[in-house]
Amino acid sequence: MADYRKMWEDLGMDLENHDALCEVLPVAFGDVYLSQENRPEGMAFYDFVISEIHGVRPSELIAHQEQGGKVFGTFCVYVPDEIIFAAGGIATGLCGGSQFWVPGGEKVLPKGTCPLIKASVGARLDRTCPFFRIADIYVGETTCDGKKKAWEILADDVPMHVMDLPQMKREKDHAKWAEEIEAFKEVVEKTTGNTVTVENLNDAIVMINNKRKALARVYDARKNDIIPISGKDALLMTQIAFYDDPVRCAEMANALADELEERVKNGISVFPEGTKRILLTGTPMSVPNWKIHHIVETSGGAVVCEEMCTGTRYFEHLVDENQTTLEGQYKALSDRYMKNNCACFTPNTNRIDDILRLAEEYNVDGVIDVNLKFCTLYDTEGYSVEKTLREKGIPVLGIETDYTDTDAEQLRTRIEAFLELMN
Ligand code: BJ8
Repeated sequence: MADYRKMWEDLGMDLENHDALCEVLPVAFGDVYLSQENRPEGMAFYDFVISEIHGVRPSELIAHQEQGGKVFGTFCVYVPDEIIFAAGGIATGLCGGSQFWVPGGEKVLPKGTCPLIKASVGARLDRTCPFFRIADIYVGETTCDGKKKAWEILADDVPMHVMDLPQMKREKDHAKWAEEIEAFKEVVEKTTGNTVTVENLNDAIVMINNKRKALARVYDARKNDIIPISGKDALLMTQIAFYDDPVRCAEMANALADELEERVKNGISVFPEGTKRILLTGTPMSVPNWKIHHIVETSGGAVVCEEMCTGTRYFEHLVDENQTTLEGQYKALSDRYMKNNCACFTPNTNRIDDILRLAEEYNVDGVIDVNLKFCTLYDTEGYSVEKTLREKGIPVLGIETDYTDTDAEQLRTRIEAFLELMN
């Protein structure tokens, strides 16, 4: 990695602790990723981004700030990046995916909080992640209780705006989310000093739609009998999409999709014939949470799709590009974002329909419903997910886990047994 120490120092980071993180990440990445064979050449870009994860993109964000630009840190796929980019800002995902940050979160949060929230709070308060230091403002949302309370703690340390997400999907809820998007626009305008217009918002809508289409192409390639990319590699692409520049993200994903389509034509699969095809559903997997993919794919299975926010929920559905007024655009944004099916909504039967649809589209042999420990929403919804899948005769395994490796061997035993059952 190039030398970014001066940049980290200027960001007020705890360099000693951060050094410890910098030591473990390349080892974990080498074990999980570089040990794979026959990877698509297009993955070289994503490998590079990971090798410079706390350097290359943070430097770009700082360069943007030096020119007067603002950076918005986000934690949820309901936050409309389009508004931020329309006003000349940059949105960057901030969800923490490493156990390294969890103890820092536990200093201020109950231990029985989900690891994603604990890691996110820990990364900020312990000053060991440049992205958390760079963001000028954080954008939270009223999804789960743990997040709502975490925003209050973070707000003592960093400017915070919380978007009030409805928890049902009636017409009035769509209208309410459109209003909330408009209110967010005011905050974004105040923060950036720039005005959101029909034109710049339309440009941003097209740009983010293009990114969604590119990611979808990579996922489409995974629907084939020939599996041209491992689940781990596809997950890495999606994880990086949360904080990369959206135009470059689309370019890189399109290049990767070209290569995958070519591989399918030429019969090049990364797994032997007969490998069991698995759909993962559940809570998001933020960098560097590669645990379940790694276990599945070193136990004789292949992950071919993720019904997760780090998966299909991130890119499915486009925003209507034909609106000619800001009101029409807020409504179009609201309609698209409300098509996401997070377990914080009730009822959330559309998510179960999505899982059944994806199981068919990706021709899966089984589903693993994997949820982060202490996520009551997804854990509770797991009951209906698993019940419906069983009724449809689709093998399903429910897993609850965290960011530690303490349960890895036990999970491997369960996943191996699950894959065996399908033979
Ligand atoms: S749209 S899944 S990104 S809220 S895992 S923090 S729900 S206790 S991350 Fe999420 Fe938006 Fe929903 Fe997606 Fe809470 Fe559950 Fe933790 Fe979660």
